[in-house]
Amino acid sequence: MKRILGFVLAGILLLSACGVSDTGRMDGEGVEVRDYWARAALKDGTSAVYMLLLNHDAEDDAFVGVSSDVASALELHLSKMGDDGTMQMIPQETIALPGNGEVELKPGSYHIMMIGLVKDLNVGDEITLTLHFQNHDDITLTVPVKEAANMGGSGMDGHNTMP
Ligand SMILES: [Cu+2]
Repeated sequence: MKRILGFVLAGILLLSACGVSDTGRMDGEGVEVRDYWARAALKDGTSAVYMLLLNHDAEDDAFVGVSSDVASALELHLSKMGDDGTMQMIPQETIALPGNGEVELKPGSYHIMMIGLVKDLNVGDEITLTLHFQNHDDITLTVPVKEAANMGGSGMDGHNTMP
């Protein structure tokens, strides 16, 4: 039920975006991004961005990269528990986004790594990111900064950032 409501809301958002789109897509098609947030962190450190990506098209797609002026480098990572019991982050060329499927970027799993922050990211701040896809147009997001502790995945993808 919650999901159905989400689609209705997404439809309304898409409708309002139609004025600036010349792709002629129907409502409910394309890639949708939900629940995006960035973890609070300090200037010169690293932080992570999390989100839910939904591909409403039948065709497979891939999330291939991110641009932003908030950090000197942005990478796609996968956090995984290593054989030695420590959390490891493995850079990903792309993150698969199957047709009519979704992929969740979340603490302890896929995430966008922001390396070399140009400023402090305080709770309540907003940053601008542009997502790039293999088969869909770029999506630019205004991402709120939140406290990682609220998510139960505290620091998992940035344990090396604090002194
Ligand atoms: Cu990472």
